[in-house]
Amino acid sequence: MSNPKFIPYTDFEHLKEEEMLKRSKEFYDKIKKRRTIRHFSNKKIPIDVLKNCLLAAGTAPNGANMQPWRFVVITNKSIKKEIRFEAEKEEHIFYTSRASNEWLKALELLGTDEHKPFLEEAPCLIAIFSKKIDVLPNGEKVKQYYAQESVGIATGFLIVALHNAGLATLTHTPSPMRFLNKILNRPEYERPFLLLVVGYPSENAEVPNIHKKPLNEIADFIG
Ligand code: IYR
Repeated sequence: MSNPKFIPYTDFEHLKEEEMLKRSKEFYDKIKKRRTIRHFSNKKIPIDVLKNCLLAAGTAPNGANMQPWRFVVITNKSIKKEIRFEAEKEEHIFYTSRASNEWLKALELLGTDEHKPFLEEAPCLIAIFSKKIDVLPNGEKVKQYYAQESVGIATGFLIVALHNAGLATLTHTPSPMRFLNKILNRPEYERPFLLLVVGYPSENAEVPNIHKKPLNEIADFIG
C-alpha cells in the first residue's frame, strides 16, 4: 500500500447560512457562560472525559505539525500539595515585590492574592509544557517552530473542550514556573506554559463582576 503525500479532504461540513447563523449563536451563548473559577469542589472528574478533551486539544493547528506540547495530568494529592507550596512561594514574591503597583492595581478587580488553595482543592491540575525542541527515540534533536503560538492555540482548544464537557477551569501562571519541571520530572527543553486547574465550581463559588468588551471594541471590519 502506498502512503500518498496528499489525500482528499472530505470531512468539511458545508452548511446553509441559516444553520451557520444558528450554530454560531449557539456556540457564543455556550462559551460566554465559561468563567474562570477560583473556588473548586473536590469532586473527582471522569478521566475518559479528560482524555477526550486532551485529544481535542491535540488537533490544534501548529507549526509544521510538530505538535510541540506536553500535557501532564496531576490528580495525586501530595504532588498537588507540592505544586501549591512552590507556586505560593513564587506568588508571595510576586505580590510583595515582583509586581509593579500598576500591575497590582490592575488585578484588584479579580481579588487574587498569594494564596492558592485551589491548587490542592481542585481534583485535577494540567501542567502544559511547550517544547523548544523534540528529542526523537534515536536521540536526534529536532527544532520546533512557533511553539508558543501552537501551545497557546492548543490550550484554547482544551479550555473550550473542557467547558463543553461540563468542567470548570482556571488558567494559572505562577511566574516563574520552572519548579514544575522538577516536581513533574520533565526535561529542561519543555518550558512550562500554563497550569490549568480543572474541576467543578464549589457550591458557593463566586466570580468577579466583570464584563467582556462589545464587538466594536474588539473587532474592525475593513472591506
Ligand atoms: N499569577 C498571579 C497574578 C495574576 C496575574 C494575572 I495578568 C491575572 O490575570 C491573574 C493573576 C496569580 O495567579 O495570582
